[in-house]
Amino acid sequence: MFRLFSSGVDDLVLVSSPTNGEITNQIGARFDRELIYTNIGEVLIAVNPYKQLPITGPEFIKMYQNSPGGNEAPPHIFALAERAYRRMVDENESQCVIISGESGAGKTVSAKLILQYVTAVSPNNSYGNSMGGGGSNNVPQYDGGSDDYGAPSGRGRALPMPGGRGMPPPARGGGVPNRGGVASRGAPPPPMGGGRGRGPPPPVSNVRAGAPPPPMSGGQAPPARGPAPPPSRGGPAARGRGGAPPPRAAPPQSRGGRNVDVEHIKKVILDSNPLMEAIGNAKTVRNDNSSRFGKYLEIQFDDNNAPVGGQISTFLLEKTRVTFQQKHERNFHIFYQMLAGLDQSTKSEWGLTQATDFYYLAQSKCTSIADVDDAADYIEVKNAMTTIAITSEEQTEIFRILAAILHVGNIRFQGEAPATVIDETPLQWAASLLGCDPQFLGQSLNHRQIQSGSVRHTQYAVPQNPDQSASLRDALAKTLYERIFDFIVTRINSAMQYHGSAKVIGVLDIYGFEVFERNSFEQFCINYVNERLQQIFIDLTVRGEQREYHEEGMKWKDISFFDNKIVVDLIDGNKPPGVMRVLDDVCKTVHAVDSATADTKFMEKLIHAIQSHPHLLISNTGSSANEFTIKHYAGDVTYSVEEFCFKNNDNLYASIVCCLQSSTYPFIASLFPENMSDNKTAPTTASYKIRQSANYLVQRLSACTPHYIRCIKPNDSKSPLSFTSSRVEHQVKYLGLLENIKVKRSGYAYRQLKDVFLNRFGRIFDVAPRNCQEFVEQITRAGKDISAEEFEEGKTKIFVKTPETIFLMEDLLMQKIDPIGYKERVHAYKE
Ligand code: AD9
Ligand code: MG
Repeated sequence: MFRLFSSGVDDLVLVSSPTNGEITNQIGARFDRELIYTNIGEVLIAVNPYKQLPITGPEFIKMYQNSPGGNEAPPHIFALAERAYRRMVDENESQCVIISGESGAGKTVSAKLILQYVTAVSPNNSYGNSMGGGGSNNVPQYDGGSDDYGAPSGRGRALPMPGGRGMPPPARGGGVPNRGGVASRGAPPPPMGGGRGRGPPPPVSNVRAGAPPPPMSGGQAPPARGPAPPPSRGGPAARGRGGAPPPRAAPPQSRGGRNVDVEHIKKVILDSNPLMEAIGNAKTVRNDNSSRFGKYLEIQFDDNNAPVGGQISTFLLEKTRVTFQQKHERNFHIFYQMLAGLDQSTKSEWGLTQATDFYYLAQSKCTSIADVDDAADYIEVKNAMTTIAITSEEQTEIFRILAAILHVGNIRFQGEAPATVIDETPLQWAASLLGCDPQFLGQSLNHRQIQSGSVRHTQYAVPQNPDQSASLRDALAKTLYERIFDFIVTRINSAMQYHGSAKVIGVLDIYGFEVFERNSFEQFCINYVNERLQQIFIDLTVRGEQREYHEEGMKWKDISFFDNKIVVDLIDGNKPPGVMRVLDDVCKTVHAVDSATADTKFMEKLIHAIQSHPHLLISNTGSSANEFTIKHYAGDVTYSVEEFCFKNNDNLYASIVCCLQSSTYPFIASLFPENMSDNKTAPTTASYKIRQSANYLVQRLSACTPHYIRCIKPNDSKSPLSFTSSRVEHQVKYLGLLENIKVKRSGYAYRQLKDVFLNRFGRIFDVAPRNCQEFVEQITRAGKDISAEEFEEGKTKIFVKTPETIFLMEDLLMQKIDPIGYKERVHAYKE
């Protein structure tokens, strides 16, 4: 699309009359010059180039490393990463990077770049030995690139920054200019989890796999009916059956104090990425590598600012993908990697052929992705498993379960209840690979255990028709997959576990806002989490900023913005009940009815409970009878309620669990430690879990100093360097960038408690000023480029308008307290 502009500004705060169209033009003009990064103050806008640009190599890391607060160099994700790392170092505060944007906008790539940067610039030695390492202590060698990303630009690049090395660190909450003032507002960060004795483990990641296995020995036979004859060649059943349990990895060494192998931790942090993507990402129509789970990774740093541990929390894996994908989408990458990478003999031992032979992979008519080499990725994934101490025996167990899932998907049913399987072969294969008796497995699919309400511990086996049996079959596949996913996450966490107090840098990469032709419960949950994230962004960048100006009694005219709290309340509110509350209420009462009836009930209740709401549309007639539309901050999404209740209930079926607990493979049995006859714990719904996860996340993020990356998707065809203005403008609008710019432009770059401010900058003068007025008088005399307009005194704080003024004040301070060092640095910089 033709645009008049030939260039754009580094920082959109400098746009003289910002509108959504103008912001889009500016971003587009830069994008045309392959400048994908633009700032709004300290918020980074990143446009996906859909092309590998040469801007993330080691020379770029060097260029941004130790750059003053990451502020002076051209906008770049490494500048943001540097700012986060530096701030953690200088102020001893936990940081987080919140990455948002719609599906395919570049969040996961951005998250990886942050990790790449932080692992590169941090030392390789833990506490007490700071020599030789990634080099946070090394002086950077600028190689002075010449393009827009390359050249160190602007004054002060080599000059000290507040809180930078060579200067006394500023008091907590201040020191870095040009921030939105969040840190100064916040209390010291509450203890972050992850380390031992620092609060409960996060509720978001299931840790079932880590629980002790149920009392089973490796040689225990399946109940009653003897071993299943393997369907072919007698191979699969042999391994593990009747023999000793496969060796498990030695419990990971606990870390703490000085014994941490930092280089290993870095390797775990980086290697866990391809592994997590293999089991949690998939091709969708929006993105060839779409994250189908949310991930919050916290890296823990010791007093030497070296990464000594970490913790991954995951959110709501889209496990329905295991059994169903829309056309042109794929299942999770790991299945295709396994088929492409496993050696032939194991494949035939496990009855594996090609993807199109397995319904769970074949139904979407898409089994490969352009430019993706599944076989090569398989090797990478295996290596990553080894890095995180998953033994080769355990790796075999994992892949054998994945193979079993594929066979499970081929089981078909027919007849009256109890349904019978059409072809025994897939059932035989599945049973054999799972170490279960095929008859027992078949019975757990065509009968459902129902607990009697009146007589405790009395179970009834209710025969299932073919549809119901298929639904149990899919539940089996999803449960198995979820347990493997959780097992791997638990193992990554064990490999990074650190026992000791630490500050963290958290990186949040969740699935982006999604609108498909047909949207279901998964999109509903994904979009809800995105609404919550948008809330945090608004709270900290627009509302919070304005609130502070009011509290401080400043002259301030409010800038209006769309507050999406109304949408969040519509979804998760209690009083009046939101959509999730209505859904949960219906789910409590519909166990006995079929899925479609339950969904109809839900629609009825929804209409009744939320009769009119500006962000909810229900037509309830004709073809849209089973749909409702939510007007999200990012656009309208129509949800089909089909299977909402079923998916929300997320039942764990007793018959299936009992069957898997009977597995002759101790590994499989250990994945199901629960006691199914114990019905004390009330089942929780999926929407309840996602609300809990979102609350936890908000709480966790609020404890850190946030850094924002707003990712933008430039076109819908995944085309390199192509920019569709209308698509971008839509995102600019809903991301609230205009309001962000307006507040930033009229606001203050820096604020600090009065005494902290005067203690620090008062040292510029021979006679320290006693109050703000005296300070302003003296500083305007000392620095001829500084005007009194730049300062405003609030009730408790002093505010400074522009970052330039802070830079000038810092210069003056350095000249005063370290004149020799200052001269040397200026000299070095000029050269
Ligand atoms: V989703 O919500 O998980 O579906 P993301 O995570 O926002 O989505 P992702 O990072 O996966 O999107 O980016 C999509 C694709 O765009 C990547 O696989 C790359 O092919 C491409 N991409 C994204 N960012 C960059 C970049 N900075 N440079 C080059 C990029 N390619
Ligand atoms: Mg992603």
